[in-house]
Amino acid sequence: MLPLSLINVAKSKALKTVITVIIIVILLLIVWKLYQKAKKSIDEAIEQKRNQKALEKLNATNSNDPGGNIVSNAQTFTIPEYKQMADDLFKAMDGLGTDEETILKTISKLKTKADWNRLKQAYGTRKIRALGYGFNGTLLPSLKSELSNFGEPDFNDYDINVVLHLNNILSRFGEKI
Ligand SMILES: [Ca+2]
Repeated sequence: MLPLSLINVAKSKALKTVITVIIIVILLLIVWKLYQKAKKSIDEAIEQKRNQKALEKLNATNSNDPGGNIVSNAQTFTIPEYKQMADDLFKAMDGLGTDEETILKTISKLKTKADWNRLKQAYGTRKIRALGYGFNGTLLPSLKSELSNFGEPDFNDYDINVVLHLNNILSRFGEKI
């Protein structure tokens, strides 16, 4: 049998080992947390730098365009604004007749192809009603349908001008009615 003092020494040695292990584990956790925190701020800084570069590139593209048009593919409106424009266009087409002025005014606001795509997306598919007539479709075919008296016997000069003006704007986005 071991003397009592030896048992105590062994016990205290085991205790010391346990405490040392616990301290090492705690230190490792602290180092890990610090590493994660540092990594996060480095990632954020990289992301910020990347966004800044993208913005600079966009501004450079815009200012390089001799026509003054924004040729980049950035969205220049908010989602609610696209929805408002889609609603305005729908109201301009729904029912008897067509509010050509609102159509031109609304489409003229668009600056980029992304704007046009977002507007089409916001419009989705809607049903335009008129007496004994209904047109269910996406934005471009709906505009075409509303202004379809162009080229027909009952067309008037105003409609021709509207269509020409509209196609002039849409040509910037590679489309026409
Ligand atoms: Ca109509």
